[in-house]
Amino acid sequence: MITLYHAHHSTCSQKVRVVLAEKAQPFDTVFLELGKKDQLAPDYLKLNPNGVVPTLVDGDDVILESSVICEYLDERYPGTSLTPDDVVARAKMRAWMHFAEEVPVPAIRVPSFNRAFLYRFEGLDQAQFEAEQMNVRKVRKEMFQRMGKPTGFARKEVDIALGQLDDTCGRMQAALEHGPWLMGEQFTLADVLIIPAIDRMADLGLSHIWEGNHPLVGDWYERFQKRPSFAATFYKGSRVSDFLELHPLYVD
Ligand SMILES: N[C@@H](CCC(=O)N[C@@H](CS)C(=O)NCC(=O)O)C(=O)O
Repeated sequence: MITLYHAHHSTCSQKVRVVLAEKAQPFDTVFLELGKKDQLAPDYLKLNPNGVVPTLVDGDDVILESSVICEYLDERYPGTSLTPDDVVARAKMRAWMHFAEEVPVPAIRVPSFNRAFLYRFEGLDQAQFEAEQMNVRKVRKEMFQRMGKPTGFARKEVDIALGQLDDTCGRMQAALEHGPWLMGEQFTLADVLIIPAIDRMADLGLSHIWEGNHPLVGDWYERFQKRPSFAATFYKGSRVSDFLELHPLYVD
């Protein structure tokens, strides 16, 4: 049996939930509370030394990294394939997957923290922020260093992130001219890896980024919302605005 260690609102977990739903693959679930630092608990670090979610345990095997988990599930389990048969198309899909990891996934963390997650640092002074939040991270230390302080990312960082999200939507718009999906006719892991960032943009009130110049992204998002895997992934309580008060984007 598969066990997924994940968090309701974690964008990286959401990718994996989409794949499991697309494959109609049952799984056991262990939820972690990231605000309480469950992901840094010693027992969890034995499973995932990166101190992040998701982690997939399949029998005796532990699989890390959300995009790797998505490919693993698609290869390992039956059901609709989310990977093109053609080797060139497969390479192009993987380029989308890398792009998602390089650009929109890190970019969306910046407005997510400023608008929603700063409550985690409430009452912390600079020294506590560094000792209890920044320095305890495993793979996320660099992001906390860029934030630098418990009051959130500076305007310059927010603007860089918004520019990256706009670029992402531009790239998607160009691909979707040959849609309906990013790779054309077939719904693939390229779509799966991008959806959490797009849904989070909507959640944080950033959909204007595609509404003006990249309308095909809005059409793609609507199309995605009609898939049963969307409802299985983005259920009530999995969006930050479901359980957190949203704050202004800019903190300075
Ligand atoms: N590259 C990793 C990144 C995972 C990741 O950053 N997960 C976030 C949630 S989306 C997390 O666990 N954050 C907890 C923390 O930063 O301490 C993956 O794709 O699995």
